[in-house]
Amino acid sequence: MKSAVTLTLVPETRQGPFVFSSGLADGFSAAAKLGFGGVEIFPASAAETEAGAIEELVATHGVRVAAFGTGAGWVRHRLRLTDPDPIGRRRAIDFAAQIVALAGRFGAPAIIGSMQGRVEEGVERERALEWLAEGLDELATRAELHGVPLLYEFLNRYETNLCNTTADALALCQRLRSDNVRLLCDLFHMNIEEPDIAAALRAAGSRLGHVHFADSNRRAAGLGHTDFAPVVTALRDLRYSGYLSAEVLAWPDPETAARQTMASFRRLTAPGAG
Ligand code: LER
Ligand code: MN
Repeated sequence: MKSAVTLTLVPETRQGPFVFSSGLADGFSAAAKLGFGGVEIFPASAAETEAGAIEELVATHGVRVAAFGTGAGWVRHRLRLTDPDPIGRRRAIDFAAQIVALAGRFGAPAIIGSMQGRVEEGVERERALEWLAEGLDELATRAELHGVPLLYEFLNRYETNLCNTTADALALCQRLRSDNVRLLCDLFHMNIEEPDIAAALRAAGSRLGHVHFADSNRRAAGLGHTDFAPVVTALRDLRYSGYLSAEVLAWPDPETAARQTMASFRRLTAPGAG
C-alpha cells in the first residue's frame, strides 16, 4: 500500500477535505518531507493546470501523482454526468475527458466523484443511471488509452442519491461495457453508509482501485472513531497495492493533518501490524 496526500488548486475548496492548498510547489515539498509516496491533485481544469511544473516537481521530489480529481467541473461550473440536458452531459464528459488526458501524462487515474451528479427532479432513476454509465464508459475507454483505470467514487447520501454503498457501485459496474472502471472507496463516506467498512472493502475485491483515507469525522486517520485495524486487514487480505490517500480536512492545520496521516499510515501498514 502507498501513501498519498491531497492538494487543491481551487481556492474556494480550501475549507473542503484537502490537506494542502497553498500551491503545487509547497504541497509537493511538504509531501516529500513527510515521506508521502504520492500527491492527489484537485485542479480547476486541465487547461488551467501547469503540467510541466508538476512534471518538474515529480522529478525533483520523487513523489508521484496519485490521481487527479474532476470535481471542479461541478464546484465551479455545475457540470455533471447526469445532467438532464444532453448538451450539459456532453460538456461534463468533455471537461472530465481533458483531466483524464492530463492524468494520463502522469500514468495516474482521474476520479469521478461529485461530477456524477444525482437523480434530479423529474428524472427516472433508471434513466439517470444510464447517463452515468454512458459517461463512465466513455471516460474509462479514454483512460484505457493511457493504461490507467477510471476511478468511480460512490458518495454518502448527503452528496448523491445515485450510489451510496459498495453494493450500489458494484451494481452500477454491471451496467458498464468497459471493464476499466475501478472503485474509489472513501472511508468517510463508507463510515456513514456501510454497516461494516471492512466487509464492504472485501466485497469490492478486485474492483477496488483507490482509497480515501479519512477518519469518521473527515479528519486525519486517528483523529476520529473509525477502527482502522480491520480496514487495513481487509486491504492486506485483498493484496491491495494502491494508495491510501488522505482526503481530509486540514485540521487543525495542513502540516499537522499531514503528519497525523503519515503517523497513522506507518503504524497501520508496518509489517506485523493489525
Ligand atoms: C466528496 O465528498 C469526495 O469525497 C470527493 O472525493 C469526490 O470528488
Ligand atoms: Mn472522497
